[in-house]
Amino acid sequence: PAPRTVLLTGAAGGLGTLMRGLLPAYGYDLRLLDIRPIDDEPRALTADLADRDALREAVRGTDAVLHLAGISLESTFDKILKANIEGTYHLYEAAREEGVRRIVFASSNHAVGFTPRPRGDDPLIPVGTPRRPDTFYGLSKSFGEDLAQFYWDKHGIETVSVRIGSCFPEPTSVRMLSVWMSPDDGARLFHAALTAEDVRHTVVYGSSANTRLWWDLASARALGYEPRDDSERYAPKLIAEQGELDPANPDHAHLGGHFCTNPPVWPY
Ligand code: NAI
Ligand code: 15L
Repeated sequence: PAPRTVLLTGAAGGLGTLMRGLLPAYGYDLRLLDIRPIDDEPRALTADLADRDALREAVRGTDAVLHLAGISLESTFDKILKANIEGTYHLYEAAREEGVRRIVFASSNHAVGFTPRPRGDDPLIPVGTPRRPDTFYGLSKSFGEDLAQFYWDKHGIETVSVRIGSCFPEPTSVRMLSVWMSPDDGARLFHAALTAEDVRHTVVYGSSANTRLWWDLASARALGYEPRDDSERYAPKLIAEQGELDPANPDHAHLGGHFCTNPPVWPY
C-alpha cells in the first residue's frame, strides 16, 4: 500500500514550507517536525534531531519519513557533525526501532560538488560518479548516502537519496538554470520517491527537465518521476543580467558552483 502518513522533518525550512503546501494534494497526512516552532502549525513537533525519544515518538505509526531537517549550508565541522551526521543517524535509529520502512533523504548536489561541470557535448553526470563533496556540508550528505545504503543492507530500511539541485520558487542565477528544481517538480519527485516499489537504496538527482541540465535524471525517472518544468524560460533575463557562465571563473567550474570556492555560511 502507498504510504500515507509521512513525517516531514525540517518542516519550518524553505523546502519544508513548500512541501507542506504541495504534498497534501497527493493524499499525504503530514506530521511535522523542526527544531524551530512553526507559527501557523500549532500541532508541529518542536524537537532537535539529537532527541532520540522525540524522534521515536515522531516516527511511530508513520509509513515513511521525508527527511529535510539539518544545516543546509556550510558551517563548522562540529555543528555539521551534530545536526547532519549524528542527527541523521538518530533518525535512522528511530525508524529502525519503530519499524518505519522508507526514508526519503534530502541529499545535495554538494555531495558531488567538486565534479567538473559538463561543457559543450560532454556527457551528463551519472549518479554513479565518485562523490566529491565541496564542503563539510557536502561531506555530511555523502555520509547520509552511505548511512542509507548501510541501513538497507543491514536492516532492510529503504531510502531514496535525492541529490537536490536548487529548489526555490524561481532560479536566481545562471548556474541555477542547470540545477533548478521547481517546487511542483520537487513534490512530483518526492511523491515518486515515497511510492515507488523496491527502491532499496536509490540515488537520484533532483531537478526539473532543464535545457541546460548537467546530470542524468534516468534513476529519478525510473521511480516514475516525470518532470514538467524547464528553467529555460528564465534564461534570457538571468543571462542578460549576469552573463553566461565563464570557463575561466573558478566559481563556475564545478557542479557545486561557489560552494567550491566561497560557500554560503549557515547563520545560526
Ligand atoms: P532550510 O535551512 O530552510 O531548512 C532546514 C530546516 O531544518 C530548518 O527549518 C531548521 O530549523 C531545521 N533544522 C536544522 N537543524 C535541526 C535539528 N538539529 N533538528 C531539527 N531540525 C533542524 O533548508 P532547505 O532549503 O529547506 O533544505 C531542506 C533540506 O534539503 C536540507 O537538508 C538541505 O540540505 C537539503 N537541500 C536543499 C536544497 C534546496 O535547494 N533548498 C538543495 C540541496 C539540498
Ligand atoms: C544546497 O544544498 C543548499 O541547501 C541550498 O540552499 C542551495 O544553495 C543549493 O544547494 C544550491 O546548490 O543551489
